[in-house]
Amino acid sequence: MCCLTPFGCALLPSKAIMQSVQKQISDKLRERFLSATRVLVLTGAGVSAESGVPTFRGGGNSAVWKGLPFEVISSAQMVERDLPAVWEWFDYRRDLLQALQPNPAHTEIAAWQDHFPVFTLVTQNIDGLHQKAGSRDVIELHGSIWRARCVGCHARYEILSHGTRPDECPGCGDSLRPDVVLFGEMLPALAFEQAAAAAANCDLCFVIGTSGIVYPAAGLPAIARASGALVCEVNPESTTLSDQCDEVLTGKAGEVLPIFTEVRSPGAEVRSQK
Ligand code: BV8
Repeated sequence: MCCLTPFGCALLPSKAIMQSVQKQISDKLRERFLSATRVLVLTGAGVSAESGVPTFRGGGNSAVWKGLPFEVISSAQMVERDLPAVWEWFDYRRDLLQALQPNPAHTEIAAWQDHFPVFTLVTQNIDGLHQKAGSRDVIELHGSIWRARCVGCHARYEILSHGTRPDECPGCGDSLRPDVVLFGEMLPALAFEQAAAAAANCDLCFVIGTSGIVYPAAGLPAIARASGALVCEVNPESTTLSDQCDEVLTGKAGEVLPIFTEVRSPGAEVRSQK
Protein backbone atom coordinates (compact mmCIF):
# COMPACT_ATOMS: atom_id res chain seq x y z
CA MET A 1 0.00 0.00 0.00
CA CYS A 2 1.63 3.27 -1.08
CA CYS A 3 1.34 6.03 1.51
CA LEU A 4 1.16 9.44 -0.16
CA THR A 5 1.89 12.71 1.59
CA PRO A 6 -0.56 15.62 1.34
CA PHE A 7 1.53 16.65 -1.67
CA GLY A 8 0.63 13.38 -3.33
CA CYS A 9 4.26 12.68 -3.88
CA ALA A 10 7.18 11.41 -1.83
CA LEU A 11 6.49 8.39 0.36
CA LEU A 12 6.64 8.62 4.13
CA PRO A 13 9.37 6.61 5.82
CA SER A 14 8.53 2.98 6.65
CA LYS A 15 8.43 2.00 10.34
CA ALA A 16 11.68 0.05 9.87
CA ILE A 17 13.44 3.09 8.42
CA MET A 18 12.05 5.28 11.17
CA GLN A 19 13.34 2.95 13.86
CA SER A 20 16.80 2.77 12.25
CA VAL A 21 16.93 6.58 12.02
CA GLN A 22 15.62 7.07 15.55
CA LYS A 23 18.48 4.86 16.74
CA GLN A 24 20.96 7.11 14.93
CA ILE A 25 19.82 10.24 16.79
CA SER A 26 22.16 10.49 19.78
CA ASP A 27 21.09 11.95 23.12
CA LYS A 28 23.59 14.76 22.47
CA LEU A 29 21.87 15.66 19.19
CA ARG A 30 18.38 15.30 20.68
CA GLU A 31 19.36 17.55 23.60
CA ARG A 32 20.93 20.15 21.34
CA PHE A 33 17.88 20.02 19.05
CA LEU A 34 15.62 20.69 22.04
CA SER A 35 17.81 23.41 23.58
CA ALA A 36 19.06 25.15 20.42
CA THR A 37 18.01 28.80 19.99
CA ARG A 38 19.96 29.74 16.82
CA VAL A 39 19.82 27.12 14.03
CA LEU A 40 21.31 27.10 10.53
CA VAL A 41 20.30 24.66 7.81
CA LEU A 42 22.40 24.34 4.63
CA THR A 43 20.84 22.29 1.82
CA GLY A 44 21.99 20.97 -1.54
CA ALA A 45 20.52 19.02 -4.43
CA GLY A 46 19.98 15.91 -2.27
CA VAL A 47 17.12 17.52 -0.32
CA SER A 48 15.15 17.71 -3.59
CA ALA A 49 16.13 14.25 -4.87
CA GLU A 50 12.99 12.56 -3.46
CA SER A 51 10.89 15.18 -5.24
CA GLY A 52 12.36 13.95 -8.52
CA VAL A 53 14.97 16.68 -9.06
CA PRO A 54 18.15 15.05 -10.48
CA THR A 55 21.25 15.69 -8.36
CA PHE A 56 24.50 16.81 -10.00
CA ARG A 57 26.72 14.10 -8.62
CA GLY A 58 25.11 10.79 -7.97
CA GLY A 59 26.50 7.32 -8.58
CA GLY A 60 30.03 8.69 -8.99
CA ASN A 61 29.54 10.68 -12.20
CA SER A 62 28.37 14.29 -12.60
CA ALA A 63 25.61 15.73 -14.71
CA VAL A 64 26.30 16.23 -18.40
CA TRP A 65 24.17 18.29 -20.83
CA LYS A 66 24.59 17.66 -24.53
CA GLY A 67 28.11 16.34 -23.88
CA LEU A 68 29.07 19.30 -21.67
CA PRO A 69 29.78 18.73 -17.93
CA PHE A 70 27.37 20.89 -15.92
CA GLU A 71 30.24 22.95 -14.51
CA VAL A 72 30.85 24.04 -18.14
CA ILE A 73 27.29 24.70 -19.35
CA SER A 74 26.61 26.41 -15.98
CA SER A 75 29.63 28.73 -16.29
CA ALA A 76 30.14 32.49 -16.80
CA GLN A 77 32.21 31.75 -19.91
CA MET A 78 29.26 29.91 -21.47
CA VAL A 79 27.03 32.99 -21.07
CA GLU A 80 29.62 34.96 -23.05
CA ARG A 81 30.07 32.23 -25.64
CA ASP A 82 26.53 30.87 -26.18
CA LEU A 83 23.70 32.38 -24.10
CA PRO A 84 20.95 30.51 -26.08
CA ALA A 85 22.58 27.18 -25.10
CA VAL A 86 22.62 28.26 -21.45
CA TRP A 87 18.95 29.20 -21.69
CA GLU A 88 18.15 25.81 -23.29
CA TRP A 89 19.78 24.03 -20.27
CA PHE A 90 17.81 26.05 -17.70
CA ASP A 91 14.57 25.93 -19.69
CA TYR A 92 14.91 22.12 -19.75
CA ARG A 93 15.41 22.00 -15.97
CA ARG A 94 12.56 24.46 -15.36
CA ASP A 95 10.24 22.31 -17.46
CA LEU A 96 11.28 19.31 -15.34
CA LEU A 97 10.48 21.24 -12.17
CA GLN A 98 7.01 22.35 -13.26
CA ALA A 99 5.23 19.26 -11.93
CA LEU A 100 7.50 18.50 -9.00
CA GLN A 101 6.45 19.02 -5.40
CA PRO A 102 8.25 19.48 -2.10
CA ASN A 103 8.89 16.26 -0.14
CA PRO A 104 8.72 15.54 3.64
CA ALA A 105 12.25 16.93 4.08
CA HIS A 106 11.19 20.33 2.74
CA THR A 107 8.06 20.15 4.93
CA GLU A 108 9.93 19.41 8.16
CA ILE A 109 12.52 22.14 7.47
CA ALA A 110 9.71 24.62 6.83
CA ALA A 111 8.26 23.79 10.27
CA TRP A 112 11.56 24.62 11.94
CA GLN A 113 11.27 28.33 11.11
CA ASP A 114 8.45 28.56 13.69
CA HIS A 115 10.09 26.16 16.17
CA PHE A 116 13.51 27.76 16.69
CA PRO A 117 13.84 31.36 18.01
CA VAL A 118 16.47 32.19 15.35
CA PHE A 119 16.36 30.07 12.19
CA THR A 120 18.31 30.52 8.94
CA LEU A 121 17.79 28.39 5.83
CA VAL A 122 20.58 28.60 3.26
CA THR A 123 20.23 26.64 0.02
CA GLN A 124 22.43 25.97 -2.97
CA ASN A 125 19.32 24.87 -4.85
CA ILE A 126 17.73 27.06 -7.49
CA ASP A 127 14.50 24.97 -7.66
CA GLY A 128 12.34 27.01 -5.26
CA LEU A 129 10.98 23.88 -3.52
CA HIS A 130 11.77 25.19 -0.02
CA GLN A 131 9.59 28.23 -0.68
CA LYS A 132 6.90 25.96 -2.18
CA ALA A 133 6.91 24.01 1.12
CA GLY A 134 6.32 27.24 3.05
CA SER A 135 9.85 28.27 4.00
CA ARG A 136 10.22 32.06 4.27
CA ASP A 137 13.33 34.25 3.83
CA VAL A 138 15.30 31.45 2.16
CA ILE A 139 18.88 32.55 1.40
CA GLU A 140 19.36 31.36 -2.22
CA LEU A 141 23.16 31.35 -2.47
CA HIS A 142 23.11 30.37 -6.14
CA GLY A 143 20.05 32.26 -7.32
CA SER A 144 16.77 30.93 -8.71
CA ILE A 145 15.69 29.18 -11.92
CA TRP A 146 12.40 31.14 -11.63
CA ARG A 147 14.09 34.50 -12.33
CA ALA A 148 15.84 36.18 -15.28
CA ARG A 149 18.27 39.11 -15.03
CA CYS A 150 19.19 41.76 -17.58
CA VAL A 151 22.88 41.65 -18.56
CA GLY A 152 22.69 45.44 -19.10
CA CYS A 153 20.62 47.10 -16.36
CA HIS A 154 20.58 44.02 -14.04
CA ALA A 155 16.82 44.32 -13.59
CA ARG A 156 15.29 41.04 -12.40
CA TYR A 157 12.13 39.46 -13.82
CA GLU A 158 10.15 36.50 -12.46
CA ILE A 159 9.70 33.60 -14.88
CA LEU A 160 6.20 32.26 -14.33
CA SER A 161 5.77 28.53 -14.48
CA HIS A 162 4.29 27.36 -17.77
CA GLY A 163 4.89 30.94 -18.89
CA THR A 164 7.14 32.00 -21.69
CA ARG A 165 10.12 34.01 -20.58
CA PRO A 166 10.99 37.27 -22.36
CA ASP A 167 14.23 37.25 -24.38
CA GLU A 168 14.89 40.97 -24.12
CA CYS A 169 14.78 43.19 -21.05
CA PRO A 170 11.40 44.98 -21.07
CA GLY A 171 13.21 47.91 -19.41
CA CYS A 172 16.33 48.55 -21.53
CA GLY A 173 15.98 46.00 -24.34
CA ASP A 174 19.31 44.32 -23.54
CA SER A 175 19.42 40.49 -23.39
CA LEU A 176 18.29 38.52 -20.35
CA ARG A 177 20.19 35.67 -18.68
CA PRO A 178 19.18 33.16 -15.95
CA ASP A 179 19.38 34.83 -12.51
CA VAL A 180 21.59 32.08 -11.15
CA VAL A 181 25.20 32.15 -9.95
CA LEU A 182 27.30 30.36 -12.53
CA PHE A 183 30.72 28.80 -11.96
CA GLY A 184 33.37 31.51 -11.92
CA GLU A 185 30.86 34.11 -10.77
CA MET A 186 30.70 35.75 -7.37
CA LEU A 187 27.79 34.90 -5.10
CA PRO A 188 25.33 37.70 -4.25
CA ALA A 189 27.48 39.49 -1.62
CA LEU A 190 24.66 40.05 0.87
CA ALA A 191 23.45 36.44 0.62
CA PHE A 192 26.83 34.93 1.46
CA GLU A 193 27.52 37.47 4.21
CA GLN A 194 24.16 36.65 5.82
CA ALA A 195 24.89 32.91 5.53
CA ALA A 196 28.40 33.26 6.97
CA ALA A 197 27.10 35.43 9.85
CA ALA A 198 24.38 32.88 10.63
CA ALA A 199 27.01 30.10 10.56
CA ALA A 200 29.26 32.04 12.95
CA ASN A 201 26.35 32.61 15.39
CA CYS A 202 24.47 29.32 15.45
CA ASP A 203 24.43 26.59 18.09
CA LEU A 204 23.11 23.87 15.77
CA CYS A 205 23.86 23.45 12.05
CA PHE A 206 22.28 20.85 9.74
CA VAL A 207 24.04 20.02 6.44
CA ILE A 208 21.47 18.26 4.29
CA GLY A 209 21.89 16.66 0.88
CA THR A 210 25.09 18.28 -0.29
CA SER A 211 28.34 16.71 -1.54
CA GLY A 212 30.22 19.71 -0.11
CA ILE A 213 32.30 20.18 -3.27
CA VAL A 214 31.23 23.62 -4.42
CA TYR A 215 32.70 26.67 -2.68
CA PRO A 216 32.22 29.00 -0.95
CA ALA A 217 28.96 27.26 0.16
CA ALA A 218 30.87 24.17 1.31
CA GLY A 219 32.87 26.34 3.73
CA LEU A 220 29.84 27.23 5.88
CA PRO A 221 29.77 24.07 8.10
CA ALA A 222 33.38 24.68 9.16
CA ILE A 223 32.48 28.25 10.15
CA ALA A 224 29.60 26.91 12.26
CA ARG A 225 31.76 24.25 13.90
CA ALA A 226 34.50 26.76 14.65
CA SER A 227 31.90 28.88 16.48
CA GLY A 228 31.00 25.95 18.74
CA ALA A 229 27.86 24.79 16.95
CA LEU A 230 26.95 21.10 16.81
CA VAL A 231 27.09 20.20 13.10
CA CYS A 232 24.89 17.35 11.86
CA GLU A 233 25.04 15.95 8.32
CA VAL A 234 22.06 14.19 6.70
CA ASN A 235 23.06 12.23 3.60
CA PRO A 236 22.71 8.62 2.41
CA GLU A 237 26.42 8.71 1.47
CA SER A 238 29.52 10.02 3.25
CA THR A 239 30.85 13.25 1.80
CA THR A 240 33.90 15.53 1.94
CA LEU A 241 32.16 17.23 4.89
CA SER A 242 31.37 14.13 6.95
CA ASP A 243 34.51 14.27 9.05
CA GLN A 244 33.88 17.95 9.77
CA CYS A 245 30.55 16.99 11.38
CA ASP A 246 29.82 16.05 14.99
CA GLU A 247 26.89 13.86 13.96
CA VAL A 248 26.09 12.05 10.72
CA LEU A 249 22.59 10.73 10.07
CA THR A 250 22.92 8.27 7.19
CA GLY A 251 19.77 8.18 5.11
CA LYS A 252 17.54 10.06 2.71
CA ALA A 253 16.47 13.50 3.92
CA GLY A 254 12.79 12.73 3.24
CA GLU A 255 13.04 9.71 5.54
CA VAL A 256 15.35 11.13 8.21
CA LEU A 257 13.95 14.62 8.81
CA PRO A 258 10.32 13.57 9.59
CA ILE A 259 11.77 11.86 12.68
CA PHE A 260 12.39 15.30 14.13
CA THR A 261 8.66 15.99 14.05
CA GLU A 262 8.46 13.66 17.04
CA VAL A 263 11.59 15.12 18.66
CA ARG A 264 10.25 18.70 18.53
CA SER A 265 6.75 17.77 19.60
CA PRO A 266 7.01 14.71 21.89
CA GLY A 267 3.99 12.48 21.55
CA ALA A 268 3.42 13.93 18.06
CA GLU A 269 2.51 10.95 15.87
CA VAL A 270 4.98 10.71 13.00
CA ARG A 271 2.91 8.94 10.36
CA SER A 272 4.70 6.11 8.63
CA GLN A 273 3.87 3.35 6.21
CA LYS A 274 2.33 0.35 7.91
C1 BV8 B 1 33.08 31.72 -6.85
C2 BV8 B 1 23.72 27.29 -9.95
C3 BV8 B 1 34.54 33.60 -6.74
C4 BV8 B 1 23.77 26.91 -11.38
C5 BV8 B 1 25.78 26.41 -8.94
C6 BV8 B 1 37.75 26.76 -3.78
C7 BV8 B 1 38.23 25.53 -4.06
C8 BV8 B 1 37.97 24.97 -5.33
C9 BV8 B 1 37.20 25.61 -6.30
C10 BV8 B 1 36.72 26.83 -5.99
C11 BV8 B 1 36.99 27.40 -4.74
N1 BV8 B 1 36.40 28.61 -4.74
C12 BV8 B 1 35.75 28.80 -5.92
C13 BV8 B 1 35.94 27.74 -6.70
C14 BV8 B 1 35.39 27.56 -8.01
C15 BV8 B 1 33.94 26.99 -7.95
C16 BV8 B 1 33.88 25.64 -7.29
O1 BV8 B 1 33.55 25.49 -6.13
N2 BV8 B 1 34.15 24.62 -8.12
C17 BV8 B 1 34.00 23.24 -7.62
C18 BV8 B 1 33.44 22.39 -8.77
C19 BV8 B 1 35.31 22.70 -7.17
N3 BV8 B 1 33.07 27.91 -7.24
C20 BV8 B 1 32.55 28.95 -7.95
O2 BV8 B 1 32.81 29.18 -9.11
C21 BV8 B 1 31.62 29.87 -7.17
N4 BV8 B 1 31.98 31.23 -7.41
O3 BV8 B 1 33.81 31.06 -6.13
O4 BV8 B 1 33.30 33.04 -7.19
C22 BV8 B 1 35.47 33.20 -7.78
C23 BV8 B 1 35.25 33.73 -9.03
C24 BV8 B 1 36.20 33.40 -9.98
C25 BV8 B 1 37.23 32.46 -9.72
C26 BV8 B 1 37.37 31.93 -8.44
C27 BV8 B 1 36.49 32.32 -7.45
C28 BV8 B 1 30.17 29.72 -7.73
C29 BV8 B 1 29.63 28.38 -7.42
C30 BV8 B 1 28.14 28.32 -7.78
C31 BV8 B 1 27.91 27.65 -9.11
N5 BV8 B 1 26.46 27.46 -9.34
N6 BV8 B 1 24.43 26.29 -9.12
C32 BV8 B 1 23.15 25.54 -11.64
O5 BV8 B 1 22.41 25.04 -10.78
O6 BV8 B 1 23.39 25.02 -12.73
S1 BV8 B 1 26.60 25.16 -8.08
C33 BV8 B 1 25.53 23.78 -8.12
O7 BV8 B 1 26.37 22.67 -7.96
C34 BV8 B 1 24.54 23.68 -6.98
O8 BV8 B 1 23.97 24.93 -6.67
C35 BV8 B 1 25.39 23.12 -5.85
O9 BV8 B 1 26.11 24.14 -5.21
C36 BV8 B 1 26.38 22.27 -6.61
C37 BV8 B 1 25.98 20.84 -6.56
O10 BV8 B 1 26.32 20.39 -5.27
P1 BV8 B 1 25.18 19.68 -4.37
O11 BV8 B 1 24.00 20.55 -4.27
O12 BV8 B 1 25.87 19.24 -3.16
O13 BV8 B 1 24.71 18.44 -5.27
P2 BV8 B 1 25.54 17.12 -5.64
O14 BV8 B 1 24.80 16.47 -6.73
O15 BV8 B 1 27.00 17.43 -5.83
O16 BV8 B 1 25.43 16.21 -4.32
C38 BV8 B 1 24.17 15.76 -3.93
C39 BV8 B 1 24.36 15.16 -2.55
O17 BV8 B 1 23.07 14.76 -2.07
C40 BV8 B 1 25.25 13.91 -2.56
O18 BV8 B 1 26.13 13.96 -1.46
C41 BV8 B 1 24.24 12.76 -2.39
O19 BV8 B 1 24.80 11.67 -1.66
C42 BV8 B 1 23.15 13.44 -1.59
N7 BV8 B 1 21.82 12.85 -1.73
C43 BV8 B 1 21.31 12.16 -2.79
N8 BV8 B 1 20.00 11.80 -2.52
C44 BV8 B 1 19.73 12.29 -1.27
C45 BV8 B 1 20.88 12.97 -0.78
N9 BV8 B 1 20.92 13.57 0.43
C46 BV8 B 1 19.78 13.49 1.21
N10 BV8 B 1 18.63 12.88 0.78
C47 BV8 B 1 18.57 12.27 -0.43
N11 BV8 B 1 17.44 11.65 -0.80
